[in-house]
Amino acid sequence: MRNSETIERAYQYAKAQYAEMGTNTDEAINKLESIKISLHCWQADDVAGFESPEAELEGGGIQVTGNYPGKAKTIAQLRSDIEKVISLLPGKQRLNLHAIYGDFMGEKVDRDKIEIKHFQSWIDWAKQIGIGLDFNPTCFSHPYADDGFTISSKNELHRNFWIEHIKRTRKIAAEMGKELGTPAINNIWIPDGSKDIAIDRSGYREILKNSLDEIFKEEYPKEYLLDSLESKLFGIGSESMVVGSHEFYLGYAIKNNKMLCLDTGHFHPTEQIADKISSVLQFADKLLLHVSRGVRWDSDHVVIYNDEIQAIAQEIIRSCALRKVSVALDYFDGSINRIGAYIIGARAVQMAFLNALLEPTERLKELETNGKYFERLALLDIMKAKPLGAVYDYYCMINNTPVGEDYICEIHDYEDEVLSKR
Ligand code: RNT
Ligand code: ZN
Repeated sequence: MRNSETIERAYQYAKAQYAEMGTNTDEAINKLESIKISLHCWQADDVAGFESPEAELEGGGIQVTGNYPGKAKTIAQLRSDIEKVISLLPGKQRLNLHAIYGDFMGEKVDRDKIEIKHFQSWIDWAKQIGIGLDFNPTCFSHPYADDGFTISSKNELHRNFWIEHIKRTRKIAAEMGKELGTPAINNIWIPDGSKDIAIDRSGYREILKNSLDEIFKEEYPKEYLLDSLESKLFGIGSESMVVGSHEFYLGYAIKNNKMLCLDTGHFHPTEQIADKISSVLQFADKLLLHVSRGVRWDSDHVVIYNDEIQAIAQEIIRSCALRKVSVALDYFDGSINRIGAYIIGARAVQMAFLNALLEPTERLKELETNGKYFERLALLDIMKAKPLGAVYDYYCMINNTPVGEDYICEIHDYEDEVLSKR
């Protein structure tokens, strides 16, 4: 364990350094405290879910690689993993569930038959540990999605099946929000698209639009449910056309007052989402981010503290948009300790927000307004060498969570005592 006096001393030094630049570290920590990251349940089990003991991620153009031992195979194991993750993170989090993670109690429940009762034990558990829940329909890993189309399908049977599934997820999510006293975001992502050149793009998009209209007919109070739509550029097997493209959902979300979800991996490899945030928020009240890390493609690598995540956090803070943007993790790496994968990603997001909160934004804006661009650039670069780590360490310490690399040991212990016995 690290010496708390050293951490405290380093913090006081950092506080003075940031004060010289015009920012207050205590205030930054207070604001950071209000940011709740939605932890994706699917990192713990490689997107398999609990529909059957052998279930695994199939189709949908997303892929998990790696066979690191210890993945969660039961609901009890997944809850234990999430509790462990939460215990290693400062601040409060939420849990983001997919529909295939229901408590089906050995019963075969198809997607168009899921009900609140299948998620009641999750709601009770969430209440008990004091976290909010978010939700997602699961429109992949199912025979009716094998041909690559769900709610934009020209096959009426398949289309209606998926429409019914998503309607049910909205009802379940609204109940989660109602019982937990915090709105659940129900994020719709569908894999629909085509491997090769598609002709009737317009036709598929019209079907998608009509299906969404049908899905959203039923209204739920905004205090219980927030509907969100996630776009994509391409996936494995949908390289040539994705029906739910960025332009499609941007238009749909703004016209119909829905949340748009921007996933960091869902754009051209050199295109970043940070700059989209202040644009979308001129026209939409709320935005969901799926924070991931693409390596050469939408590979869903573990999020790390890189330029992209820093730019995202800066854009949110500089636009004073903390209350409008929800942040969820979305990656799946089965090649390393999965608990460790959560902590690296969640802490990277927290550090990025802390970094952004410690920026002398007003000063920078003023320099910019006055055309002082050399000074703006200089300050930005000077800020990069400020002792951010000392402030983050202190934040971890006052939250009774491991400081610095201490979480690695704790994850090793959990691996020895729990994961290796699965
Ligand atoms: C897929 C999307 C989607 C999924 C989850 C599992 O490309 O990013 O959000 O990752 O629904
Ligand atoms: Zn995503």
